[in-house]
Amino acid sequence: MAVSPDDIVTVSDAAEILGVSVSSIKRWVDDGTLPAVKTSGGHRRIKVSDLLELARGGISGGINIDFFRKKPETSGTVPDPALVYRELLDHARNCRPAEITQTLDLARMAGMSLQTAGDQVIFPLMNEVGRLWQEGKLDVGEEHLATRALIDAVARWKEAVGTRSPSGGRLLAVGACPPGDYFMLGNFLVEIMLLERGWRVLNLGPNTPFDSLAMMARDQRADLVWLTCSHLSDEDAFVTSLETLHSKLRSQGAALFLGGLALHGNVRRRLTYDWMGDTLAQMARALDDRFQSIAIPEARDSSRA
Ligand code: B12
Repeated sequence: MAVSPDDIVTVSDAAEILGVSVSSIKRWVDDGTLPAVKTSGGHRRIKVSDLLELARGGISGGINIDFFRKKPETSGTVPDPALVYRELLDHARNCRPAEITQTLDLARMAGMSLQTAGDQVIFPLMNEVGRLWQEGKLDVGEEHLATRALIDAVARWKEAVGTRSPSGGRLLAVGACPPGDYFMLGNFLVEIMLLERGWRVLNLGPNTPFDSLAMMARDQRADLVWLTCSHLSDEDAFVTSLETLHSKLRSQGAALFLGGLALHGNVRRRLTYDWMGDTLAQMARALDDRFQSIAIPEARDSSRA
């Protein structure tokens, strides 16, 4: 896959791209001429778009096009999800929300797919954060900061996908969390996974009445409705209203996909739906099976849950 302006590179690759010395790059970073981020190990990382910008400004001698020809991938290999998880957990435990966002930004720019980040990094991380909170090892304020920092990073992920997904995709998905459910992350991740796969998405988000969801799906002619369920405030009411929602959607020709932490145990057997799963990777496969999904994510990462 070609190097894109959103990719990040090391100092030595940056030097090669601009045809200058490594020390010039370091100097430009240090005096603010060239924007860069630092990894937790203190290494400078530079966005390709910033290098292109600098070259356009005439500071360097231009762009070394051979770099892009001979290196189909940027220098960084796709980061290991387990390492990213450990780094994020360390930031969460030590109350460093800005670093949480930055670490996830770096993982995205280095080619990690949204599915991997969601299923193999963010989900286990928040699971562990919840466990530490339950054991009194993390304050609820720290849990909230970690959640907010992840939401910021996921919002940036959405921005990045927006610039590369085909506009006006054919299929439309409408998503939400059930009434009384105020969780944000899982629902947001599904939205971006769908955008990455070329879907158009209307995400109504937390605490959405099923009547509004059905109406939106009908008026917008949705192909798919998904629900992320993390908290069921009234299990019986949920089961009954889900049945009504499913029958409305069926008559409108939209499929109902379910997922989320709350759909475990006995409640699972009482639900009506077209498909249910636990992970983004499973959902991606179900989308492929049912809709022959179109666009393939740009990320270089191919690990699957
Ligand atoms: C952060 C958090 C909160 C935050 C939420 C902040 C926010 N705005 O999002 C706050 C503090 C508000 C909160 C509140 C509560 N929480 Co809470 N919370 C958590 C915590 C720590 C992390 C949740 C999270 O964000 N996970 C990360 C996301 C990415 O995971 P996810 O949503 O499950 O999504 C993944 C998959 O499910 C899948 N997926 C998501 N959607 C879909 C859709 C489809 C179709 C498919 C196939 C897959 C899929 O993809 C994602 C990536 O793998 C969990 C602990 C844990 N074990 O997870 C408890 C947890 C979810 N909370 C719990 C509880 C009990 C509560 C409260 C009821 C507590 C209370 N007594 O008030 C309230 C309920 C609030 C409400 N009415 O909504 C319980 C839920 C138990 C259950 N449902 O069975 C948990 C599990 C903690 C526990 N062990 O008891 N919580």
